[in-house]
Amino acid sequence: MSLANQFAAYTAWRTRLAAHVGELQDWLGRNELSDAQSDLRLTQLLERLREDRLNVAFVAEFSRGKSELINAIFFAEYGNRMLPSSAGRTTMCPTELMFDGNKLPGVELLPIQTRASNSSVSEYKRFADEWTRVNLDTGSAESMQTALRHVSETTRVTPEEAGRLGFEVGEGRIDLYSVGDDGLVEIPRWRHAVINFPHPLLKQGLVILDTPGLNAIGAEPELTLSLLPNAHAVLFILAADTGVTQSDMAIWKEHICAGGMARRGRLLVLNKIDGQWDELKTAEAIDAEIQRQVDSCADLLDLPTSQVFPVSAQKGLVAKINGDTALLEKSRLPALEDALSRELIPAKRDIVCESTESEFGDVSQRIRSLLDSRLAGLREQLTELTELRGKNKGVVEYMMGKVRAEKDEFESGLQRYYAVRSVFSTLTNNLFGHLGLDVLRQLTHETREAMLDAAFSKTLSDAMANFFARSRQALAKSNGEISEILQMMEAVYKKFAVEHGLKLGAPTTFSLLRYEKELDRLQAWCDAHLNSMVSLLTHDKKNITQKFFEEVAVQVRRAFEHANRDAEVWLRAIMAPMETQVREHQIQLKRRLESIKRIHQATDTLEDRIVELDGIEHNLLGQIAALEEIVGRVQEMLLPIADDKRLAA
Ligand SMILES: Nc1nc2c(ncn2[C@@H]2O[C@H](COP(=O)(O)OP(=O)(O)OP(=O)(O)O)[C@@H](O)[C@H]2O)c(=O)[nH]1
Ligand SMILES: [Mg+2]
Repeated sequence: MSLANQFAAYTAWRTRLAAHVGELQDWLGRNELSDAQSDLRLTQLLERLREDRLNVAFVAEFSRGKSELINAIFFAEYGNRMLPSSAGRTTMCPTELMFDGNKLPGVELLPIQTRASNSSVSEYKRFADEWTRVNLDTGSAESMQTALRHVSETTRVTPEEAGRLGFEVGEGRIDLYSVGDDGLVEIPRWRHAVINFPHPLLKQGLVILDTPGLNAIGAEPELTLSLLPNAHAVLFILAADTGVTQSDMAIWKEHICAGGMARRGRLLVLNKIDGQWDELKTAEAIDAEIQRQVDSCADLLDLPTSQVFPVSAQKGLVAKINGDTALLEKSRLPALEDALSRELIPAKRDIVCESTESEFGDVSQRIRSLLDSRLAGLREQLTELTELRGKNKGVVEYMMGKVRAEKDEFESGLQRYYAVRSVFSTLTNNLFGHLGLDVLRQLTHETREAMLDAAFSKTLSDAMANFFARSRQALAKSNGEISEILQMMEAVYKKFAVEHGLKLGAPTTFSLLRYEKELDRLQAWCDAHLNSMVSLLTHDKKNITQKFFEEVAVQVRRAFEHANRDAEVWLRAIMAPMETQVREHQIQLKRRLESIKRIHQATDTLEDRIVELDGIEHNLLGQIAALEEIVGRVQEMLLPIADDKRLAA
């Protein structure tokens, strides 16, 4: 299946999944089973399913053919080369291709001067007025090409200015940024470009990231710290005519391998194999030569040859435009597209399944246990009443006393519930005392002071190390609070289950491990990049401090923000079932007492009441069956692909 077809199948799957999740939400509303929390969680899940994005990044040294490959894979049907691709350095700034229906098609460009400020590109994305906008006329390929050509623009600035913007200006000819005859240095005009383009795949949530070569990747740590590690697929491109150069190796090691090539969705492309096409050679000889190159790349990069894809992006593009199937086959582009969809879509599907499973599972489980406990209460009441058949008034009185005693007992048991709630809120406060953003803010402030005051490079390194140590400590302390909360809730759940027959199961567990891992990753980056700058003294203190806060501290903060959000969701998730069950149990006891009272006072006959309860039981069973059906439909969609196919067969 082609990438476009696979993608369409995936989008259809996601849409159906969202429809089934929506079904639960509607059904809960219609049956008055919805509560604010479940409703909110389902709404958020639906939003996420709708906005679901799939990121593919193209990374390589300059001129390996990244832009040409993007043109060939995604834009051939426009009948021309959409992204500029030419010899020498072409794409000067990281370029994202995506579609946001709330905006008109266009190219948004962030001026390079913004690098001097303290903010990352994602920060700037919140301020539209900082970007220069060029509209895209999607009706004309020519005017689109003109608009897209902006990503190649450069500007000339003084060496001081270039240095201030983070470009390393050298003297020699081989230096990337060197002073020209006019005393100025040529640097990219833009820092980042976002192309909003209504391409069918982009409309479905695909985001393509085209990057410039090594020096530019390194200069935007955001790329290496978040965009590349978070991409669902990364294609690393080599060119057959240049082989594996030192700077290819550097990019590979630093930006691709570091995240773990073993991860899903990492592909190696050997481009420009058309260089080997030679009329004087047999097809076998050419294939053998290409295979030899593939083997040598695989060997150098320590990968199985099956992960290396030899292609000719240029011939693939030409073949697609001219509808030349023989040439397309020869370009070997289809094999790469196959592999890309095989890697990309299942990886993304897994992520969607995981988050749906946990959110949807939690909500539906909660409703299920609510219905179960209603049913249990009802059945208890029914048994009680059935046993009263043919009994005299004295027995009814006795029963009434029994239920009243049970109700009183439960109500005094509620004291414990209120006590638990108060301990819970104290523990919650303790948790946020460690995890909360105030602590991090204070730590950031102190670290900044320490770094700016640092007289020696060692002090500078120490301040950064201390920042991580204390962030980690905050997480460790939070983990301590989390396990205390969990222990308490476990005990309380058990007590309520044993003493009052509440169906609570075991409380959901929670851990901050993934955020600890995130800190490890950020510190490793810091050690590899900033600490080497410190020891080599290549940058001044202020510059390093700025980089640290702009790039690293921002990411740590983001991790803490996420951790806080997760913790809040978890706290609600472990308290909510108790609240619902306690409330429900209280209502049931009241109803039971009420119904015996009425029989005692002869306002209701026993038989009428039993018939009425039978009716309610029937409805409840109907609700449980309906819920099971909706849940079953969602679960079926979350089955691993292979099972899914089996089902369809
Ligand atoms: N022969 C041949 N040339 C190719 C192929 N793919 C790209 N090229 C040429 O290689 C040059 C660089 O291609 P680009 O697409 O601009 O490469 P890039 O990796 O995007 O380079 P930057 O944007 O500068 O980082 C262009 O002249 C392309 O025409 C290919 O498959 N075969
Ligand atoms: Mg390019």
